[in-house]
Amino acid sequence: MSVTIKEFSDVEYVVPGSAACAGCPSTMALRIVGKALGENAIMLMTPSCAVASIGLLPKSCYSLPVLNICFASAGASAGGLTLALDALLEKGRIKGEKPTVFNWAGDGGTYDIGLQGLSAAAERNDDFIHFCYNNEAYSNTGVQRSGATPIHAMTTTTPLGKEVHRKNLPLLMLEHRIPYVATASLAYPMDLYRKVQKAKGIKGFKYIEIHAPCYPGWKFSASDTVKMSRLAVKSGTWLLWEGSYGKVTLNNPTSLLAQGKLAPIPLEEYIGGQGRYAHIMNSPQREEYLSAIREEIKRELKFMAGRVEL
Ligand SMILES: Cc1ncc(C[n+]2csc(CCOP(=O)(O)OP(=O)(O)O)c2C)c(N)n1
Ligand code: SF4
Ligand SMILES: [Mg+2]
Repeated sequence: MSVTIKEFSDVEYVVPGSAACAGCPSTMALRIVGKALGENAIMLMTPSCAVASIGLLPKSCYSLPVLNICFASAGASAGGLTLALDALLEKGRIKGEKPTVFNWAGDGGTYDIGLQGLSAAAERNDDFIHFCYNNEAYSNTGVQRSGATPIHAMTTTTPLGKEVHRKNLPLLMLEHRIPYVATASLAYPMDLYRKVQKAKGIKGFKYIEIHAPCYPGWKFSASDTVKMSRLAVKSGTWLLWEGSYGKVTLNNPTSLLAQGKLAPIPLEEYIGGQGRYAHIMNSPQREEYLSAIREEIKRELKFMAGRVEL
């Protein structure tokens, strides 16, 4: 069933006072996620911009119960919390519906530092949702490269551009044969909302990754966060799909791109608007760089379309 934006709840779980940059993609995404999950939820956060934005105790910009946990422990902490809630419910020490336990973590906390514990929790099929807001760098500490940083992107630890490809972590999570995996984008809020509600209704381990263009890190205009999210999807750089127990479905517009029914927008429109690629856009080898990235986009789309057929 499709959801319209008018059906989103009026209740806000990110309230005024957030110290995030104006137009922060993590904050925008968390507002939608909160509306989809509702108030019966507990959020765990690994060190990130989302944590740094909370404010000073006793104030908080999040109106849900929040646990700040250490970087490597998202899988173990959320797994422990969900089991504790099961035990309390079984003993009758708490009543009613079990709260949705979810992690809110960045790509650094997900792709790199927290991956071992996350993989273990997925393999155990622990009952929680792991959200990764992927801004393709360690933004909070000065934009260092992560395993999610795309090739050629400039960060403070890759001043000449990253030399290797990013991981396909959503696909790695899918291969844990968990009940639900999805990718999402801020430019498609109804799709994100639907995926979060779907995950909420499923028992077991759920993984949702939200593409989160970060304007200070990627060097584009603050008002273009959603535009950049849309260009990422329309250029085929960020693919929208969902999967369950290894079976994948592509969502639109990614599905149309994969079937050749929709042409991708020129890559320059996406990459050219980001200062982190200025060195390749201004390079004498610009066309070689761009055609290599286009080939990689085609390869990834073909690969995911083939994965759908399996
Ligand atoms: C074990 C450990 N190492 C390093 C840090 C410092 N640190 C805090 S936030 C952060 C960056 C996190 O990156 P990411 O998870 O992508 O979130 P983002 O900052 O992009 O929101 C780092 C390295 C820490 N808090 N703990
Ligand atoms: S640096 Fe990026 S992710 Fe961090 S608060 Fe600012 S916009 Fe958000
Ligand atoms: Mg990050």
